[in-house]
Amino acid sequence: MTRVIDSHTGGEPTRVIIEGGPDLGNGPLSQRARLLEDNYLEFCRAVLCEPRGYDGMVGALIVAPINEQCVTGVIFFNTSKNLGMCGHATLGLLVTLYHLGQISFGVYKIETPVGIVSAQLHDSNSASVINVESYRYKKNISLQVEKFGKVTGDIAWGGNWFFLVQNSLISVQTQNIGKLVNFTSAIRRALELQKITAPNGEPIDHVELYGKPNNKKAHSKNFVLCSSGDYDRSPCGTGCSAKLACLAEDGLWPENKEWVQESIIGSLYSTRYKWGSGHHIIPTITGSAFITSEATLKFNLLDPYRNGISF
Ligand code: PYC
Repeated sequence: MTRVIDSHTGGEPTRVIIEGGPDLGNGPLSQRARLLEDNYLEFCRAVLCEPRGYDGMVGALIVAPINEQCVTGVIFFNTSKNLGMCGHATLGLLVTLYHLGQISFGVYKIETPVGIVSAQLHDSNSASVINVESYRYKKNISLQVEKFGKVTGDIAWGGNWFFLVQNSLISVQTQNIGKLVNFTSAIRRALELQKITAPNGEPIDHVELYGKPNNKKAHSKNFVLCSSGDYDRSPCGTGCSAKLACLAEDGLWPENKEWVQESIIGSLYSTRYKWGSGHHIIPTITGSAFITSEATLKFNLLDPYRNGISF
């Protein structure tokens, strides 16, 4: 029996598995995450894919932490692979743990495969996460993108790897979502074909575009293509972290000053950073999350789509 609690953070869904996930042992979280992706991808896809979910959804498997100071360990995944960290899903996880009566308002440490993050639950629906140290790896990388021509951007780490495009050829506005998906997917293919990777050969599997905000409180509006191939409805916590790292490195935004990021659907995160070690920053992302359902997933052997729809 697999029991889940669904929430959304700024429109982006998180499905927390509270019972019935695979037993990954008690090794380091990075090892357990590898095991999940290598041996249980079918389970992950069954939980998140249509007809139960869709590619935009992120799963959060609760696991025992190694570090005893952590309230929980968690492995994030989407319909195609694991995520290192996930900002929106960490906010969703906090609200879910509160809903379950497992935490109250306050500050907690959470262990993820890419490090320990701190998080604060402010009230039943609002929370902050102090993300892993984030940094820009390379500036002004140009690539030839099929049908679009030359595109230039920065490569940065915010808990996942991002290619942040400086000037989007397509205006970052809701009515262009289809075109933005095509453009960013073509950029990701170009990164792959031109073998442009992160320092240890990791794929750069998130692409982020920027434009003028519609909301007067916001400094920018973004569009983020996720590694699942779908786009983030929220302003993307790890994407904001990567963006802040670039702004900080270019001297364009000072430490501790609020940067409000608007998402492609208009939801907002309040963000800020402090300098960490070397050229790394420590970002804080604040947003709101709401529980949408509690469910027991059924995997009927007679159901041809019990493991999700795949083409
Ligand atoms: O909020 O970090 C995030 C995120 C990554 C992918 C989807 N959301």
